[in-house]
Amino acid sequence: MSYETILTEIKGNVGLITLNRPKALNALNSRVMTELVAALQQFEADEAVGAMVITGSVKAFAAGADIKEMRDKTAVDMLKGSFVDAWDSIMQISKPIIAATSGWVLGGGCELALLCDMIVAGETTKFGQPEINLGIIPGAGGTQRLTRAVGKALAMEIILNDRKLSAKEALAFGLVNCVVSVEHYLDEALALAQSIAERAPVAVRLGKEAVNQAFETGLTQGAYVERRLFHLTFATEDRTEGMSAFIEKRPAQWRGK
Ligand code: DAK
Repeated sequence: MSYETILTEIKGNVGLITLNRPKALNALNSRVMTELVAALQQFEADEAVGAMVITGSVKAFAAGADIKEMRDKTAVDMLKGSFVDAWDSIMQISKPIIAATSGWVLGGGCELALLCDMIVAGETTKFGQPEINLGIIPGAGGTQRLTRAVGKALAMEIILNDRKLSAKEALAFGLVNCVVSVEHYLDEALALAQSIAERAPVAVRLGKEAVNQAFETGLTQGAYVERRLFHLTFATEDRTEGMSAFIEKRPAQWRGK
């Protein structure tokens, strides 16, 4: 499939998506969101792909939703828009998604990064939710995911007063997995994705689902879901193979079954 606003490529077992509207600092218009979801779903369906990486340019991962596209929208347009469906579709992807960020990660761009399972940040990354400057608030989960990640006090400052977060600060708050030089952040993200892609695919999928439950439920219910997903791993051939390989002192051969 060919796209206008993104580039896609498979590297090893990793599906790489590069947001490609450099003149607009990768502002997320409807076309970008539609193409991004299509590419993620394509990689989701491809058995050779075990994990995905979303990146942008060195100057900007994404400077937010496209303000020029949004300016003339009504409340009803926003309510009905397929724009919202796109964000929901990203949450349905079962394979791990890593954001490789650099430069501006703002508004919807920050929400997109937060929607990913992990973030590898280039050292110039600046996270922010500057919607307040436009007379709006975050609308794609920013108030919820950011608050869970950095706590109420800092989230309030970021959302109410356009406080930017440096890559180092983001690391200190556990928002990102690591901070890497601008030359190496994409390679680092790809290496992390490849390493995960080489592991037992069903267990990776169930592990992602279980961790995400921590944000959806209380501890007792979350632990219950984890237990059930754990039980499910015992129905896989990979579980038998993994344990046999350990005992026989050889590398496991994962089949995703
Ligand atoms: N939208 C459209 N164009 C943008 C843009 C954006 N968000 N950000 C940058 N651009 C464009 C600029 O207009 C400029 O285009 P030309 O004027 O050259 O045609 C070009 O990119 C370069 O930008 P600058 O000249 O401004 O570059 P600077 O280096 O001087 O400044 C900057 C970089 C990132 C600080 C600045 O561009 C900036 O402040 N950008 C706006 C950031 C922003 O406010 N972002 C939040 C947007 S609101 C929802 C889902 C998502 C959302 C809401 C709802 N639902 C599911 C319901 C999300 C909302 C948002 O993200």
